[in-house]
Amino acid sequence: MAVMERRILGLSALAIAIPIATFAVRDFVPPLRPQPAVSSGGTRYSPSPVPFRFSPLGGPVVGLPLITNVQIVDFTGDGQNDVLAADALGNQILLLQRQPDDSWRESVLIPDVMAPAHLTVIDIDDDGDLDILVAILGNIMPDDGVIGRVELFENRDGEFRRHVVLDDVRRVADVQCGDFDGDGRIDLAVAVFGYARGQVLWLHNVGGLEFREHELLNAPGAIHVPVGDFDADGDLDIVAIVTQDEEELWGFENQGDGTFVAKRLWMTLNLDLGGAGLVAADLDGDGDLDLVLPAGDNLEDFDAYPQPYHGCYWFENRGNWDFHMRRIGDLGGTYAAAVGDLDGDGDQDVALVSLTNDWLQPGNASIVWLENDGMQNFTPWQIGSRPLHLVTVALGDLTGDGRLDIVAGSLNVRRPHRHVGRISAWFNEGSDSR
Ligand SMILES: [Ca+2]
Ligand SMILES: [Ca+2]
Ligand SMILES: [Ca+2]
Ligand SMILES: [Ca+2]
Repeated sequence: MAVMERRILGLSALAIAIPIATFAVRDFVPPLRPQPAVSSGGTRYSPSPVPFRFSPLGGPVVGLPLITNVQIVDFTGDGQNDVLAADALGNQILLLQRQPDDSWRESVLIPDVMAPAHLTVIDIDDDGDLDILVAILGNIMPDDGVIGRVELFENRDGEFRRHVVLDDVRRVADVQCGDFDGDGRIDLAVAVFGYARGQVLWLHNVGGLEFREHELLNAPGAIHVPVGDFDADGDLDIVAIVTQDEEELWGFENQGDGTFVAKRLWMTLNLDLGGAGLVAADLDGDGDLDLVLPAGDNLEDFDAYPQPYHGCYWFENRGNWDFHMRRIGDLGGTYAAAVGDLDGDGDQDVALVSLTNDWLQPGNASIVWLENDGMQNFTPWQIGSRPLHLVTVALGDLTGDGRLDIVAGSLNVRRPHRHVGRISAWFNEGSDSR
């Protein structure tokens, strides 16, 4: 998930008052196609040819839920996928398990985490059970205080023991894992989003669940830090989307021993782009890791409207840290993306969710998918128009039928407060089964 707001700059305020003039000067990212014929600029599409059945998951909607992250993983190890969610209203981590009658039972896995932003599930101590790393903002609202943390919850027979892995930092938006220096211990990559100040860090695991901190970049606004071998040389690298003062994509090339060379891979002069996350996936199936960027975070605007440059950007890995950008999807207020083969035809498709797609216009899409024709030409299809305010999405098979289902979470931080959601699922009822 991304962090809620950028700095409220003079230019952003101007953009609210005179969006057309501002756009003409500042937009350097060409739109994919002319905007749909909705005066507000909201986006909607034809119904998905793959049928999806909507269902809320877990507990009821009470108040205005703030779900910041959802993941689909077999956490309990019974061969059936569960859902994990970060709840910044209850300040807790939730586990949702499918029951024999197909209902979903929700329980609090971990209480007392202050504004969790992101979860990472991994067996970090290699003892055969899954542990949880939590990126902790401390406050989802603008705050430059040293209130961020990374906490590790070590699984001890189903009880979780808390270890503070990193504190004395500003708001933390993401933590990811990899053995960067090849010593057999799992290290961490950390996005310290901050506010006016922030960082990208890596934390060296020195044993005994102790970590030593190294800075990779000093800039505010890092949202996600995916880990992968992006240059295919056998070691794990780190990439980061940085979207506060700038809108930039960074790579940190591992030299093989845990020393990194920083590279700015891409930037745009459109400082309102609103990069909202970053997903590493081999979208074109050619064996290397590409990057997918959902863009449309405009929470800094008091009255947020969809913009023609919102949507989904694909960075095709062409080797040697050359990433070729192409806009592949148009969705106002796009906040998160997930990659998977939703129609079971063997190629990778993309699911997108929206935080602000002009909700005053009923029927605007809150969730869509981009169908890949196998040649990376993408056709958008609408899955649903409610609930509104979706900021996180995950794909996985929830029912064991081999089809990819979808889970998303709602962050109800602004009006309109109707069609209020919490944790939602769309069950894939397509006829194609792999
Ligand atoms: Ca473990
Ligand atoms: Ca590498
Ligand atoms: Ca690729
Ligand atoms: Ca497909």
